[in-house]
Amino acid sequence: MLEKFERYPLTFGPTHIEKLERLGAHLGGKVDLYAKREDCNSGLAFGGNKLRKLEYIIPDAIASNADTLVSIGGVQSNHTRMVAAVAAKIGMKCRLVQESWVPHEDAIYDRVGNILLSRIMGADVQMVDEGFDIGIRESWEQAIADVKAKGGKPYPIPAGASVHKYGGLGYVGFAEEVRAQEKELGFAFDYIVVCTVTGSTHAGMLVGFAKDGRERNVIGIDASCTPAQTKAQVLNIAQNTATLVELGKELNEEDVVLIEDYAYPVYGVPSQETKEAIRLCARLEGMITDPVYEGKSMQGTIDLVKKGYFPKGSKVLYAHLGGAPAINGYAYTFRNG
Ligand code: 5PA
Repeated sequence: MLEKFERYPLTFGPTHIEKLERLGAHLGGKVDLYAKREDCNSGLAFGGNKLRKLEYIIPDAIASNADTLVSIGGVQSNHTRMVAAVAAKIGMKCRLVQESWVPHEDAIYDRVGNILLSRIMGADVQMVDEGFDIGIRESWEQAIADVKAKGGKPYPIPAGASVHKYGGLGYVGFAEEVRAQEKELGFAFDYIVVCTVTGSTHAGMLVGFAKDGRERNVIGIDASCTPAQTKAQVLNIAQNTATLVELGKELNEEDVVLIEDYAYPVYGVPSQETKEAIRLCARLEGMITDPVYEGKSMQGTIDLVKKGYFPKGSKVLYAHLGGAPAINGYAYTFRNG
């Protein structure tokens, strides 16, 4: 579906699919649980889902003759860390706006994890005291204007690389990759679970899996805590991406399955149940999920299995999208494990 688009390789290649044998057994063996390890997809600053998206955006950045990638996220944004890594790798400058999206309790929150890595990689990091919003932000527009005013040539990459014309393509590629891996495995997945915030990961998967009629088998777990906005953004990106790749099929609101039950109390703050899910997965599988994103989708996966949401015998693929570096910002939460 992506043959006509230019791709700048930033990842190692197809990501590993592993069976979560012990977690599945712990949950009663009702379904077969697997994880696709997008968190181990690259040698660039610990990798993660943004690299798949950026592979289809970077050719446009290079063609535009830009010299500075400009992006935005929360203080512990994984996305901005990935943009900083890519800028270093391709020899561009990087300007990052880090907004106060999370009410946090750790004194070291703005010194460790993702933001620490972005600073080490040479990004120009600007802290802005604005709350969570996945939309287009004034602070980001100002940063773009500021780069220009200082004689630079900015290339704007929105939050999560989502509302970018090519933002959905990377995860169309994910679906195609899964299809190829299913041939080797000898079975197809019944459900794909994905953590959803700015929306292009979920949207790309929708388009990619729509090709074989599985769009409603992509189960988004909201971690934004602003699900109406997130759902609308997923649909919008999916429709634009479907047109781009000439899917030949309409996607509508009913195709966006977004479960809202696990994002509480608010974006970036783990509930007691999210923390339990992080510990359970870590203790049974040695697989690290973070308190902002993957811990919430892991909590959702565990709860949905327990509740019997997936019919008995289903093969469920949990997309592990990365994000572990942020856990350093939650040292107080996990001070006793
Ligand atoms: C992020 C996003 P989408 O934003 O494409 O919906 O992806 C959600 C998601 N898992 C899931 C991890 C580890 C993520 O980092 N992160 C954002 C960031 O700034 O890091 C875009 C919000």
